[in-house]
This record gives sequence, C-alpha cells and structure tokens, in this order.
Amino acid sequence: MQVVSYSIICLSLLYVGLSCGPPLQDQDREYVGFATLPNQVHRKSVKKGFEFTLMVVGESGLGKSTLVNSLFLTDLYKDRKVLNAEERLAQTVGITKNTVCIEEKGVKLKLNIVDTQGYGDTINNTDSYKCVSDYIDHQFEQYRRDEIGLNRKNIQDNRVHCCLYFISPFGHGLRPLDVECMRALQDKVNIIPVVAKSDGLTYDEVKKKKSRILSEIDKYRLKIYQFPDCDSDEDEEFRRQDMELKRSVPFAVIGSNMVVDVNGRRIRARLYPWGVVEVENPYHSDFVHLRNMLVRTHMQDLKDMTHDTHYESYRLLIESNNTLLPINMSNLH
Ligand SMILES: Nc1nc2c(ncn2[C@@H]2O[C@H](COP(=O)(O)OP(=O)(O)O)[C@@H](O)[C@H]2O)c(=O)[nH]1
Ligand SMILES: [Mg+2]
Repeated sequence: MQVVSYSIICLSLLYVGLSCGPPLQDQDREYVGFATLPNQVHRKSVKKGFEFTLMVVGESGLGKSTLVNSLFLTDLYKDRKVLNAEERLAQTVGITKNTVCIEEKGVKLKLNIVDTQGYGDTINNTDSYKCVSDYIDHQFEQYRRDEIGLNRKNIQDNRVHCCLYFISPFGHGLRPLDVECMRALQDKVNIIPVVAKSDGLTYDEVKKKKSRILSEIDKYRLKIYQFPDCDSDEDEEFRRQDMELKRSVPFAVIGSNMVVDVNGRRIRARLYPWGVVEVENPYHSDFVHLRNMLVRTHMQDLKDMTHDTHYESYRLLIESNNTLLPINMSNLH
C-alpha cells in the first residue's frame, strides 16, 4: 500500500512538473539526435545518385534533339543519321533511349532521354502515339515486376517522369494529332507543352500562340502537368520566380548546338544574318525557365507525381484486371 501511494506521489509530482512548471527551453531539452535525419537522408541519396527520365515527343524537325543537347549541355546525338524522305516514309515510329551521367558538385544524375523518331512523319498518323504510350506502359510494367521480384532493393527506375510535348510554331495552335496524342498520354505521364523554334515568332505572336494553345488545352480538357502551389514559408523571391514559371506555360523554346562568342562571352546561340538569338536569354525565350523547372525546382515533384499518381493508376488497373502485359521491347533500340 505504501509503495503504491509513494509511486502515486512521484507520478503526480512529475505531472505537476510537466504541466505547471516553466516550459522547457530548447537548450534544456535532452538531445536525442533525430534532428540530423535530413542530413542522413541527404547523404544517402547523394551517395545513391539520382535518376530521371525525360521523353521528348513531337513531329520530326521541331528541334527536339537540339533542345535536349542545349538543356543538358551535351551532344547526345553525335552519331545520329538523318534519314531522307523515302527512308522516313518506310520507317515506323522508333523510340531511342540515350543515357548520360552528369555530375555536378559531387551529385550524380543518371539522365535518360527517350526520343521519338518518325512521329507524325507517315501519311496516316493514327498510330503514331500508340507506340509512345506502349513504351510508357512497358516501363511501368517492368518496374511493377521488379517491385514484386527478388531484387527489389536495386530497382532501376526507367519510368518516364516527364514528357516535353513539342508544338509546331507554324500552325494555329494545336493540331488534331497533338490533341489525340496528349489525350492518349495524359494519364500516364506528366506532359509539359512547349512551343518549338520560337525564334521564328515575334513577341506578340508568341503571346497569342500561347494563349490559343492554353484555351485549346482547356477546351479539349487535356491534362498537362500542374505545378504545385508554393509553400507558405517560401520567401518573396521564390514566389515571384514560381509565378513567372507558371505564367510561361507552354514554354516557348529555342535550341542550338552552337556555342558562339558574344562580347567575350561563350554562349549557346543561333546566328542569323540579322543578329544573334541567345538560347539562355530570358528576353529571347523561356528556355531558362524550362531548364530551372526541370532540373532545379520540380524534378522531385515530377518523380513523385509519376510514382504516386501515374504509376499507381497503372498498378491498380493491372492488379484489378490481374493480367500481365507481355513485355515487348522491340521498339527500343
Ligand atoms: N529556328 C530554329 N531552328 C532550330 C531550333 N532547334 C533546332 N533547329 C533546327 O531544326 C532542325 C531539326 O532539328 P532537330 O533537333 O534534329 O529536330 P528533331 O527531329 O525534332 O529532333 C535542325 O536543322 C536544327 O538546327 C530552334 O530553336 N530554332
Ligand atoms: Mg531528333
């Protein structure tokens, strides 16, 4: 009985101490150490490296390969063979995957670029995007099988995290093929629309083209990647940049494989008889916004969306049907 009452007193003292005493200051608290968790996660992910897969879709000749080279300052397509009209007619849509490993300040990024060749080149293009859509499904299927397999610790993530959809600067907004293709891909991948070769358009034309494309996206209820809202604790400058980024969609882009000397600066640019178009100049194009978004600010969100939304829908669909897709990688060269 004595023991019981003694422990009750102790407990009540402890309770009084906790509830009525002055609040514990941070420095008085015992240090458990979990505050280093972010550092641990950071170190682990840096050690493991990052993987990102970007797909470019759009008609041939819209500057997809050139833009990829400009974005990642590489020459991914040194050995490519440009086909003539006859060869292009004979060819079906082909998908190629190139991988580059980029390292910046000790952080390694394995970047996969999936390019679609011959898309929109044939006389009847109804099936052009089928092959692109199948490719995305196959990557999901591969990942799903790896996840339930024995080697799930070392899964290679080849799922397509982002699709840059190239829209021609010469047409009036979206073409029927663009609408069909975006519709076929919208629930499988994060689509980011870009207006290709925008150096051929005046400032007003770019503005009109963008607003027409956006209204068509709305009219046909196409789903493109939605930028997440800014966190409430972000500073003014970040909010301003975020707003500017959202306002730039669809990004009007320019690409170039050429590095030229302009007033002592070595820059990627396009040289014309009447002047120089600078790829990274925000007054000339939205290239910098696009690159910042892809690499600096939204890469992780694109990956999260892919995993949590697109892959999850695929997985649920397959598992509810309980069928396995035969993996056919014949389109992958
Ligand atoms: N005017 C202009 N031409 C470009 C641009 N980007 C690429 N080109 C040119 O367009 C042609 C096709 O480019 P390419 O990257 O092979 O197109 P892809 O077939 O979509 O991969 C090449 O002659 C490029 O030099 C651009 O932003 N503006
Ligand atoms: Mg190309």
